[in-house]
Amino acid sequence: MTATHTDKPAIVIARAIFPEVVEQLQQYFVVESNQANESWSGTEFVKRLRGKHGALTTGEQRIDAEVLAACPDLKICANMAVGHDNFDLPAMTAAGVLATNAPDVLTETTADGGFALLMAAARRISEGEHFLRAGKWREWSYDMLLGQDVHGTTLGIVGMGRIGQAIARRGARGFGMTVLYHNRSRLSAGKEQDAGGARYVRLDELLRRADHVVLVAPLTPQTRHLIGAAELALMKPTATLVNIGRGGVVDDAALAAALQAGQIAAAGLDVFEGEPSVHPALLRCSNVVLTPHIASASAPTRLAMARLAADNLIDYLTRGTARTPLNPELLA
Ligand code: 8YV
Repeated sequence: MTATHTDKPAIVIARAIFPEVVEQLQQYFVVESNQANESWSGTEFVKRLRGKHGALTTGEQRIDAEVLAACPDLKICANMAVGHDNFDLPAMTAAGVLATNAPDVLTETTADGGFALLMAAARRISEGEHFLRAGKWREWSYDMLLGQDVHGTTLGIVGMGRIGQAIARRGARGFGMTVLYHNRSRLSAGKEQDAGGARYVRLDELLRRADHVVLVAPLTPQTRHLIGAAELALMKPTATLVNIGRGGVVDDAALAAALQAGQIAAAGLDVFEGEPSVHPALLRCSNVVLTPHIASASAPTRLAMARLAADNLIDYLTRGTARTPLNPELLA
């Protein structure tokens, strides 16, 4: 149903979300929700979006000039994600469409997820479990599944936003790690202190010195393949690489080659180029822990993300305000 059938604004929810959040939205809007969680093609999504005033999107729905031209009634897209590389922000602003994301509510959970991947990769947890389940554990051996230490080592964080800083705190305070970071811009001295005394360094220095590298960078034209063959070659052969930022920041083919060649020891990946497809060469590497984009996936956090996206839709379409706008110039 579209705006022509009722006084209530109309919205579409692109993927299934918590029923209680759908119910909350139904109090304010005529809601079309993909509760069957079908994989709508781009064309199908635009068909559903046409005539709607708002959309609750995940990172999967691309909103660009073409989509916006086809949906002139659209006023807001609320991403249930902190990342927003699916939004063409200048095009949205030009079309007068507010964009919102879901920051803060997922920071600590996502940092936990990143740290879990780091621990699992460095200590070969997945390999150990596969070994055991395959019935290969017959006796104790001094060199069975030897990994690398995490405590007391050097942690390198690429992308020092809120999640990067939360990982730094875990490393420094919980594991006595020395923290190096690289970011578009240097943090204030106070923030560096809060992030476990993190030290700003160039990317090449970070890659050379870190025992464990965690990528939390967004995908932008500048960060695409930020870590490729040349960068992997700088890392220690005992190093671990974790990516919880975005697929495409790492050249997955180059990473698989580095893992196979023993150029680095291990990797932990939650995001992939072209996900949900995963590069077949990565699937063949035993020294990589692979998870299906679940770093933010704790029950309370995913609910908080959905609620924040819903609140942005309600606030904007009922009173013209928004909690976490990405193009706040539209609010003025
Ligand atoms: C989301 C994420 O689950 O917030 C982000 O940027 O990557 C994840 O937390 C995913 O993008 C689906 O919306």
